[in-house]
Amino acid sequence: MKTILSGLKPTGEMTIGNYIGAMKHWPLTQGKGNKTIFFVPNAHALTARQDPKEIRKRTLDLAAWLLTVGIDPKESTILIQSMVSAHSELFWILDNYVTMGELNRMTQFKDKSKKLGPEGQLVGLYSYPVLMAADILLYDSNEVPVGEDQIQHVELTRDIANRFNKLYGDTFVLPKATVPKYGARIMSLDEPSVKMSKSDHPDSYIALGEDKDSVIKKFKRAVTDSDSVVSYDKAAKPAISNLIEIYIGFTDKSIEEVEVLYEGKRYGEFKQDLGIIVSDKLAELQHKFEDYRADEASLIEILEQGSAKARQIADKKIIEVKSKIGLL
Ligand code: AQP
Repeated sequence: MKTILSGLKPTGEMTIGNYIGAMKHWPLTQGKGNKTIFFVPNAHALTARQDPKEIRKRTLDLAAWLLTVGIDPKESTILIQSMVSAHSELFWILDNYVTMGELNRMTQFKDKSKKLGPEGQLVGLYSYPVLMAADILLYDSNEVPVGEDQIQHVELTRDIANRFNKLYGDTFVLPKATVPKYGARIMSLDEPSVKMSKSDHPDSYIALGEDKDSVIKKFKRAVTDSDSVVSYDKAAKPAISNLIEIYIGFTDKSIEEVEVLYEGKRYGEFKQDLGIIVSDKLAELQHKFEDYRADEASLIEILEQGSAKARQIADKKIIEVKSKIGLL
């Protein structure tokens, strides 16, 4: 039996990047004898200033998105990070098993601290990969299905776990990141050299809650490459290749099928079709989302039950860790 764990940080509206790179794959891991755990790492959102009302709302939004994409609370444990205090407890312990040199190498920190200015230099932003390590290691996770940007953090988690195991004997399972073949790094619509991020400016991304007109307009305006052939070549044609990855992320067609479909056609036609495909799928998802989100009491009950189940696993692991390092 494998334990599979992943999460979504409530720092903004979910984007199609989060969907294609991560969320849409998660329901497929359910059943098959796997133990599946999905969570909202809301404490991670504190690495940038948040409006308290907004972070609460977004946390519940993300829980509703998890249900919307097909995470079934009967099959999976759905939890909120702040409802399981063992995450913060293990974080502090693990902070002492990682070096500043290792954290200095984290590319997410380098990118984000540049973007966010002086407040981006908060210690939390620097050490959040260690909290992520705690999130993963508490549950003996074997696999962490993520987008490409998170691979480095899962690798750091392995290093920390390995170091701890060598010192104190087998304690943590060594996790591995799993990423989709295509769509693991969806790029910004107006700057194809930069990853699409929900905390970036709105023209750069498409949110899962966005309406049809806006989606179609954004794809129309999306940057393209200098020629006009709809073909996939990430190095030579990063902009159209990114749009093709979005297309296949929403249709499950292969690259070859898309190239054949648009042979002899221009970017304009491709972008128009893409806008319709994406907005139709989003409308379907939004409809489900609204149903789940409207019943806040049931949503909170699912989260309380999931978090209570998670606490049983996480508390056991914390007791084991504390006893191994001599903390009463
Ligand atoms: N552009 C992307 N392409 C593919 N996958 C992506 N993911 C994020 N952006 C892309 C994957 O989505 C999952 C949830 O990510 P997260 O919200 O927890 O944190 P993040 O990776 O920091 O995502 P953002 O959108 O870039 O958030 P902000 O702007 O707050 O930093 C992860 O598996 C992630 O890899």
